Amino acid sequence: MRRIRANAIAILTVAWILGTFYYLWQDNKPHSSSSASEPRVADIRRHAAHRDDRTIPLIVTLPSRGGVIFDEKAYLLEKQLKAGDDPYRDHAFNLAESDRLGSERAIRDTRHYRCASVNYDATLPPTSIIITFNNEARSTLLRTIKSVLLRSPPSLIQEIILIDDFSTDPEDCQLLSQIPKVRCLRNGRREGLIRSRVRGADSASASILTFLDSHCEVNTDWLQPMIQRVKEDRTRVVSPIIDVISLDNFAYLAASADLRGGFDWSLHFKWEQIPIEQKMSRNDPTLPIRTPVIAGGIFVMDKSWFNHLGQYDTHMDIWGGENFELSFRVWMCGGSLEILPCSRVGHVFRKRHPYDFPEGNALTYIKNTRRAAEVWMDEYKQYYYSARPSAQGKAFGSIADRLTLRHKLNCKSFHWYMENVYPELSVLRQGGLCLESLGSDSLGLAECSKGSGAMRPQSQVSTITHH
Ligand code: LR7
Ligand code: MN
Repeated sequence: MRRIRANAIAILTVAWILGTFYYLWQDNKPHSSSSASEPRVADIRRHAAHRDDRTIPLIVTLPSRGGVIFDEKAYLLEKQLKAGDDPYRDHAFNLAESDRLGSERAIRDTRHYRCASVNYDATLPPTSIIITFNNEARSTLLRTIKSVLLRSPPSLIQEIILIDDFSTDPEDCQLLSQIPKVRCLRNGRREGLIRSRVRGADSASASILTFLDSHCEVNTDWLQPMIQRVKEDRTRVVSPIIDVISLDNFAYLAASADLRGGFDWSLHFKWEQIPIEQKMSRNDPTLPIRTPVIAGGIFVMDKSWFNHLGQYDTHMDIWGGENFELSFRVWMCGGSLEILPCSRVGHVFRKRHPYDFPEGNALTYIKNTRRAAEVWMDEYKQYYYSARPSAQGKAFGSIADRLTLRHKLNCKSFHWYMENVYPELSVLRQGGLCLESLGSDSLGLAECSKGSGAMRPQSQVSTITHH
């Protein structure tokens, strides 16, 4: 009996050792399915997939491109913070902490556990990643790129297009083009993020566009859910849940999974709770969340649909407002916007802009949001002007082209958008009456329609927000 047990233990031990060797051998074998042009990136990915992302940092050097090896240590070291410098000065986040993390790190998989068993098509179309930046810190920019290369199936990444929006040092961008799949376009003058993204989109070779800010870290399987939704219906414009990367210590924090994008009449973006009825009927946490607007920086959109809908309003400058313009246009002209809870991307949220606005921050925001309001908001634009009186009389350029576009696309009215997409956005109320749209082009006091706002003092223009 004792001998049988000893034999069994010996056999099990040998089997375990052989099994371990076989596993290691399998792991090192070249992957037959990866194409000749990208075996090394594929290998990085395959190795990354075997690690437990939650505990072990992913330290992988990027493969060379055409014999040139990207020297990431040198790239990062050259721009590191000097002793005594204020770590927040140049980027409005703690640069010392970002530099300390280096080019890659493990982050927690923040998705709902049920996301791991959602299935996607075996073949999905590849995407061009578009990242515009102005004087981004090298460590955050490189981490953005490497997280994309390490946490996406290589076959889905056609290319990463960087648009250097006239940063002080052209090498910030140029050196990164030594990384496989990375291309760098440099603007000859400061254009702002809107025109920069259009430039990136125009040069993209994939049929699907993916926009990212320059200080993101994408999370496990972030891309498949978004490409799947867009592949099924090109009129969907989809975004991930945007997790928070702390601007102080760079901790990666999970964002709430039941928020959507909203705004108030001053065209100020805010996250808000999805309406209670929708929340109660959500029995599958992996399903998309309809959203009235997107935050703007991180989304996936079919390229032909992006072009068909008129890309962006390229008369908007630097930063701001383009997310409303795009969101109204998508909804009103036949598309939809959604947040996909099984896709997570971290973003460093900041409290101020680290770059300058040649025309001033306030005037630029007014110009951009005024253009969005004048083109898309019909009679409701008066709420925008009441909420932002300083916008009146400020220059916003010609909107003739955008009005022509709206006409040509045969888009629906803002009243339709209010009723069908964002009924929770309240309008002014007086007693039992609401100031509401009375048909085509007029506003007046009428019995409040379903979904119009809670009682508010008449002078106060406000929205219902739940934080
Ligand atoms: O002149 C500029 N040129 C640029 O290339 C100014 C900015 N940029 C780049 C910049 O380097 C960054 O990569 O544009 C990107 C966005 O600028 P940020 O990061 O300074 O601003 P933000 O994070 O507040 O931007 C949010 O709102 C913007 C409104 O115009 C854009 O839509 C951003 O893409 C958007 N970011 C996100 O949605 C990420 C989630 C944040 C939220 C909410
Ligand atoms: Mn940002």
